[in-house]
Amino acid sequence: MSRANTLDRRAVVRSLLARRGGLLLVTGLGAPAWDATAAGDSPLTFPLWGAMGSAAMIGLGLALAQPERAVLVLTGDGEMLMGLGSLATIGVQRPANLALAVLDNERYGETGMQETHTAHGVDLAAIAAGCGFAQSETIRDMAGIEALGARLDARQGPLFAQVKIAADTPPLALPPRDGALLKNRFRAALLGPQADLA
Ligand SMILES: Cc1ncc(C[n+]2csc(CCOP(=O)(O)OP(=O)(O)O)c2C)c(N)n1
Ligand SMILES: [Mg+2]
Repeated sequence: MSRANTLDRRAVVRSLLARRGGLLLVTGLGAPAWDATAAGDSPLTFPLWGAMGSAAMIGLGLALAQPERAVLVLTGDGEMLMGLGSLATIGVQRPANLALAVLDNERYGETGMQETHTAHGVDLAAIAAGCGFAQSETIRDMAGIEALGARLDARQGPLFAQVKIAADTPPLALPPRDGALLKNRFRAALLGPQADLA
């Protein structure tokens, strides 16, 4: 059975984004997006709102299109489990500028805290390592989070972190929900005012 996980998800995300600079952030649906918003909304954050299972693939496309920029995908264990095959594709493409951080509460939090496979021993970090990620680890304390935050900009990935967090439900902090607005502000912030907003 799983050990007691004590990391606070809001503190984890606040720490990871404290010095985000020009980091491009893709968030999976639900709570990871609320965590990122609670840490401070940014035009360089692209919350998916839905599309469960696709966060890692959106991050991969972004990383390949913008090889000079660090890209972080922040998502949940349930979301990651739904798109597990994407780890194999990332392992083959090996973009050095892509990092994945999975907030693993061992639950489908948003839909009522049903246990996911990680509550029963499925080791996402081992899967990522087996897929060929350059770095893969399980993090259980804030020292590990701070070390991860310091490496986000190093572009020595692809990097995978399975972050074992407590199964808490902090207050909602919703990002904008208009998809066109999210896309246009992301493109303008990334590509400059000359970006074609059509
Ligand atoms: C294709 C699809 N299936 C199911 C859902 C319903 N759903 C929304 S969030 C969620 C759970 C997400 O769990 P996780 O990624 O672990 O995030 P947590 O809330 O636990 O942080 C589910 C099942 C959905 N939105 N889309
Ligand atoms: Mg979860």
